[in-house]
Amino acid sequence: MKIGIVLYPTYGGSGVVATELGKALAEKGHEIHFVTYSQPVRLGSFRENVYYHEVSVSDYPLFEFQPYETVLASKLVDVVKYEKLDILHVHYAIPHASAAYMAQQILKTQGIDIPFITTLHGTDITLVGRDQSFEPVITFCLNQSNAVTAVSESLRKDTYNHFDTDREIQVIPNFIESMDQLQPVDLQVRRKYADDDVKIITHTSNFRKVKRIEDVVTVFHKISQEIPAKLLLAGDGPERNVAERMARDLNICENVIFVGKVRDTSHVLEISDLFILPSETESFGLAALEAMAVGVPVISSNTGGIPEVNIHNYSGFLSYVGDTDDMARNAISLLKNEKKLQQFKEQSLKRAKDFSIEKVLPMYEELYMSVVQKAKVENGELKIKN
Ligand code: GMT
Repeated sequence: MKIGIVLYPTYGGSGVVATELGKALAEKGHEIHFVTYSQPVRLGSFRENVYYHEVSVSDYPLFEFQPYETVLASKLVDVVKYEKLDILHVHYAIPHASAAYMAQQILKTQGIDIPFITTLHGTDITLVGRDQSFEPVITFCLNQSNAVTAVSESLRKDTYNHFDTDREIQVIPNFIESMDQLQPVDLQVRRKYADDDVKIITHTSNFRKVKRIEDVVTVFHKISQEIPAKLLLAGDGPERNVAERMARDLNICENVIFVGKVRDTSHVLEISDLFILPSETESFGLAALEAMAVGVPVISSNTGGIPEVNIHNYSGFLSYVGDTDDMARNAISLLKNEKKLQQFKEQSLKRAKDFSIEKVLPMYEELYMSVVQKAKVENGELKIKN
C-alpha cells in the first residue's frame, strides 16, 4: 500500500510512534510518505520505501501566526495526487486531522477519494483538545475520520467522556522493539556516570508540567537518603529549571545529571536500574515501555493508560499521583533487594514483549485494508457480492 503519515517530527511520543510505525511498514514493503515540517528525529538516513515531504510555511509579514494547517492541507493534496496514495494516517488530532479532512474534501472535487485515519495520542484529547477553542473542530474531525484509533483503553474512554462523539474508536496500543533477553550492562559507559555500587535512576520526558518533574526529584532525594544513587534526566523542556533549582536547594546536584535531549534514549536506559514516571496524566506512557523494553522496572503513577502498560508488583510499581512517599518506598524495596530487582528486570522485559511490533503492526495493516476497502465500496469502485 502507499501510505501517507502525518506527524510531529520532534521528541514527543506520538512522533516516535508514527516514525517507527512508518519504518516498520516500509520494511514490510509498503511505500511510506512522511509529511511534516522537519525531518522526523527517529527517521535516520535514506532507506528503501521511505519518502519525506517537508511542509514549509513562507514567512509573509502579514502573518502574525503562520498558517501551518493550510499549507499542510495543500501539501497533502499534492502528495496524495502525485504519489497516488491509498490512505492517510494522521498522528495527533490537532491540526493534522482537520488538515487531512480539508485535503480529502479538496481531492473529492478533483475526483480522488482518499480515506484518512486519525490516531489519538493523549494530550490532543486530555489536555489541549479539551480547550474550548479546539473542541468543535476536534469533535467534527473525529466524526469525519474514516477510522479513529486510540493508544489505550483509558484514552478511548477519555475521548468519549470529553467529546460529543459515538463513532467507533479502536484501541491499538503503542509498540516497541525489545531486547531478546537481558543484556549485560556496558560497564565502561555506566562507570562514566556512577560507581558500580551506586544505583542509576532515570527519567526521560519533554519536561512539561504534566510530567511532575518535582516528584521525580523528590522521589530520588528520598531514595538517595537510603541508598547510594544517581539520577539521570534525559530530555528538556519548560520544567527543567524547576528540577535544577530543586537539586541545588536539596544539595544533591552532584548526584543529578542532566543529559539533555537524546535521540535514542535506549542508550541511557540500558545503564539504568530503575525508571521513574510520576505523571499527572499519561494516555499510555511510551517512556515507561521504552524502559521496560531494555529490562528496566518502572516506578510510576497509576494514572490514565499507565496501568495498561506497567503491571503493579510485576514490571514495577504503581502509586497515586503525587504520593512520592509510596514511590520512594517501592523503589527502595526493589533497589535494596538484588534478587527481587533482577526478577523485576526480567519481568519488565517480558511485559514489554506484549507490545512487540510483530503483534501491533498487523493491527494497523488490517485497519488500513478495511478502511480502503470500505471507502471503495462507498464510492462505488467496489461492489459487495451478496
Ligand atoms: O507526553 C507528551 O507530552 C508527548 C505526547 C505526544 O503527543 O507525543 O505523548 C502522548 O503520546 C504518547 C505516544 O502515544 C504517549 O505515550 C504519552 O503517554 C502521551 N502523553 C500524555 O498523555 C501526557
